[in-house]
Parts: sequence; structure tokens; C-alpha cells
Amino acid sequence: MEDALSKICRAVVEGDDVSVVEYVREALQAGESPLRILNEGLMPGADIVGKRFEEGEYFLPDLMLAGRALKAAMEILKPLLAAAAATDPTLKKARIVIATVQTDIHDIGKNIVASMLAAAGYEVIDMGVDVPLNAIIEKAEETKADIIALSALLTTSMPYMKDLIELLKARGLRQKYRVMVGGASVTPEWAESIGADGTGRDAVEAVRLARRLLGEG
Ligand code: B12
Repeated sequence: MEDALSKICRAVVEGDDVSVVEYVREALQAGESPLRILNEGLMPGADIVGKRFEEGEYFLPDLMLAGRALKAAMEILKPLLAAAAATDPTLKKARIVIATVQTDIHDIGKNIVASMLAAAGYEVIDMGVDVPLNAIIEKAEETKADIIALSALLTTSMPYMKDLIELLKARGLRQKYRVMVGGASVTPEWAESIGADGTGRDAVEAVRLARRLLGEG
């Protein structure tokens, strides 16, 4: 018998947004945790789709179907994950500007990070996808943000994270902001090498990191 997480993974691989919702609901009812469903059901599915795409077995429409299935599943998980990040009244009201950097339109992961940060009590300004670096800095200045959070999934868009940090330095603003970076290919080593203040593998780690950067935990 195929287990619940494998079924969820398969539905993502098949780009089946109807079954994935059904399987996620079943898994939740059986007591599976939302985070495990994300990390051990949906993400492995996304990885398989990605590999097949790289190997020429899947094409852009397959990627789009998988994206749709992931989004549908996230709609169910987002409020549950958010509840797990429950607001701690002792936290200071920090402000976080988040964006997927220019040239990159992947937003499923960024959106879940944004909603969990919001659920953790932070004021989140989500600028969307394909956002020019200067616009991100301007928004951080305008809103007096504490943290700039950047997402990128393409290896070709990741260098823009480094460029943003360099731009901050050139404008004498680097000390003003904590910069956190993330996305499927971002590693702690890489984050350190570009001078970022940290990264997280998933949205739960993103919240933990924000708390640490703000001296809250
Ligand atoms: C769905 C998908 C798409 C969808 C995106 C829909 C959408 N609205 O986002 C569509 C079809 C649009 C798409 C397009 C493309 N894609 Co695409 N896509 C994917 C796929 C299969 C899944 C991504 C996803 O949503 N994962 C699920 C979410 C929940 O995970 P996540 O994004 O990683 O986010 C988590 C963590 O990374 C972290 N996180 C994310 N952001 C942040 C930020 C911070 C601050 C922190 C702390 C943490 C954090 O927390 C999140 C939650 O747990 C990946 C494969 C993969 N394994 O990632 C390929 C993939 C990213 N795509 C790829 C490619 C090549 C493309 C295209 C260039 C294809 C093409 N030829 O046109 C285009 C590029 C378009 C563009 N300009 O951006 C490649 C990138 C290769 C590379 N190394 O650069 C991948 C890796 C597939 C592959 N293996 O070839 N894609």
C-alpha cells in the first residue's frame, strides 16, 4: 500500500491538482503534520518534476501543472503552518520586505515564507516576483524595514542576491538591514559567501532565522 506522503508526492509529479488536495486532506485527517506533508510529500514531488524537466523527460507544461498542484496543496497547508508559527505577544513588531528577485518568477515558496512570517507576528511587505533590486531597497527604506528577505530558485537569478548586498554596501545601508536569502538551491555556505545574514531550508526555518536576527530567540 502506498503511504499518504508518497501519494501526495505522486500527485505533484503527475500535476494532478484535484488528487493532491484530496490526499493532503486525507493525510491531515490521519494526523500527519502540515510540515511533514510539505517537506516529505510536496517538496520531493517538486524535486522529481525538476529532475525530469532537466533530463528532458518533462516539458514546461508539466512544470506548470506541478506548480498548480503545489499551489492548490499550499492553500490548505498555509493556514495550518501559520497557526503553528503562532504569534508570540512578546515579539517586537519588526517589518520585513520580501521579494523574489529580478528575472525569477517562482513564488510558491516565497509566498509560504511570507505568510508564516506574517503569522509569526511580523509586518510583511510582499513585493511579488521579478522585482528589481533598486525597488527592493527603496521599499525597505520607505517602510523602515528591519529585514530584507530574498527568494530565488534559478541559479541564474541567485547572483542578484549578492548584487543587492553589494548595492546596500555601496549606498552605506548594509548595517541598517538584516538580509536573509532562500530558495531550493541556496545553501548556508553560499549565503555566507555573499555576505547574507542567513538562510533557511523552509518556512519554519525562515521564521526561526528572523527571530534570531532580531535577537528574539
Ligand atoms: C513549479 C516550478 C515552476 C513554475 C513556478 C510557478 C510559481 N508560481 O512559482 C513555472 C512553471 C512558472 C516555472 C518556470 C520556470 N522554471 Co521552474 N520549477 C518549478 C519547480 C518544479 C517547483 C518549485 C516550487 O514551487 N517548489 C515548492 C516550494 C514550496 O519550494 P521552494 O520554492 O524551494 O521554497 C521553499 C524553500 O526553498 C524556502 N524558501 C524559499 N524562498 C525563501 C526565502 C527565504 C528568505 C528563506 C529563508 C527561505 C525560502 O522555503 C520554501 C518553503 O518551504 C522547481 C523544482 C524544484 N525542485 O524546486 C522548478 C525549477 C526551479 N525551475 C527551473 C527552471 C529551469 C524554470 C524555467 C527557466 C523553465 C523554462 N525553460 O522556462 C522557468 C523560469 C521562469 C522564471 N523566469 O522564473 C529549474 C531551475 C534550474 C536552476 N538550477 O536554475 C528547476 C530547479 C527545475 C529543474 N530542476 O530544472 N517553474
